[in-house]
Amino acid sequence: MAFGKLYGLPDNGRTLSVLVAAKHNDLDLELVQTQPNAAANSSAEYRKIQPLGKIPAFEGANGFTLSEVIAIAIYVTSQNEKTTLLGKTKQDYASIVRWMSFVNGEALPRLAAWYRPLLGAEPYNKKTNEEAAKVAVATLSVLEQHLTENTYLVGERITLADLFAASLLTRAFALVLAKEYRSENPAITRWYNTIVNQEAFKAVFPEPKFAEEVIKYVAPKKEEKPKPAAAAPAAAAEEKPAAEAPKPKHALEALGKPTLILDEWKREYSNNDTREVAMPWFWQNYKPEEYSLWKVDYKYNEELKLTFMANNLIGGFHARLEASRKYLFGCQGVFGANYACVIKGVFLVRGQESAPAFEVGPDWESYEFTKLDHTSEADRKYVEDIWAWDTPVTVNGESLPMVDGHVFK
Ligand SMILES: N[C@@H](CCC(=O)N[C@@H](CS)C(=O)NCC(=O)O)C(=O)O
Repeated sequence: MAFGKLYGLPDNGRTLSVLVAAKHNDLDLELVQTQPNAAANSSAEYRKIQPLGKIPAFEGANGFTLSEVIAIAIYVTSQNEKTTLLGKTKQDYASIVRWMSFVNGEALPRLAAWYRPLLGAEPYNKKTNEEAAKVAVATLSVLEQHLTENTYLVGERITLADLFAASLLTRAFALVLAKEYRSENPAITRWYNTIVNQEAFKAVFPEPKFAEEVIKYVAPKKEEKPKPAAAAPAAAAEEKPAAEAPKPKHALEALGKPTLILDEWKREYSNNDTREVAMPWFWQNYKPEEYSLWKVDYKYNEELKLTFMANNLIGGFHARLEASRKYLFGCQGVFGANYACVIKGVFLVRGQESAPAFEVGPDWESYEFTKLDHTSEADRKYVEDIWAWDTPVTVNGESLPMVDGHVFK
């Protein structure tokens, strides 16, 4: 039986630090995949363990719970009475906590202030970001200096401080501590390489990434403004019938009122268990002559990096579909892991074509639309799996778990 549950994500540095410490001491932890999104982790049960809804959080098999990564990492490590990771002396132990605190409270927030805006996770301003980069590098210089004079952070052998600090720096090395930084900072680079190559580290995080260049900020595509209509030649203007019928506001308005009211389905979906109640209701009430079902998959999955960025992309796509809210319902999810994820989804669409509903979103052409057949058992299962958010997708023979997603309703 596992020693306890760890709530977090395997490629989240703070979560990783606990997994590596547990692995080093042969302690079995069950990872419960939990997004680093305080707003989403709002259940009373989770808040009892992590009052701010953040990750990681720990729940022991014996009922003991703990938040705050430093405390969790020390608690997990100290389960092995003979562990060497906590040092030999009281001074060693205090120094280990010192470096853990430094990386968690000083270095990581400054690094995140550098790379999160570049990822689009926070507002980007070129000047502010250049300043953030300088501050982050200056903070890391404390480590560079220390590691120029010492092989490890504390004492002559690897301790929890090393495993912990390297874990928290994985994202920075993958995104911003690029080749140039690494050649100018040989001590921290040498140390990081040593730590990520430790057996316990490799077992949990086999492929640490090293950025060639600092990732570049890519401004989100702006919605194209409608071009001002060219002044119609007088003759053409005169040819226009005097009282032209007003154009329907949305192309799909012309289809009239359906008997299956989309809002009714949206309420069923929102208020009931998807598999037990909502889906049976849906198939009973589905009107194939009024609606169609579509697979909506992102075309450029190989360009996706972090899963939360992919999820932001879905959020943006859905926001831009606002004008078609009356005609659409669907779920899209991110499946896989950082640097290996795909966006897939299923939509219910008014009418038999996908374009009239989706072309209101300027980025709709980044998605591939494939009509599903509601009479096919496989297609019905696919709709249910995607809308129930509980089943991995298979891509090139590989099963990719769902990480996050958005419901458009
Ligand atoms: N003080 C906490 C900080 C934990 C933390 O900030 N976790 C991040 C992920 S690394 C998170 O969950 N962020 C979500 C949010 O702030 O909404 C600790 O040291 O464990």
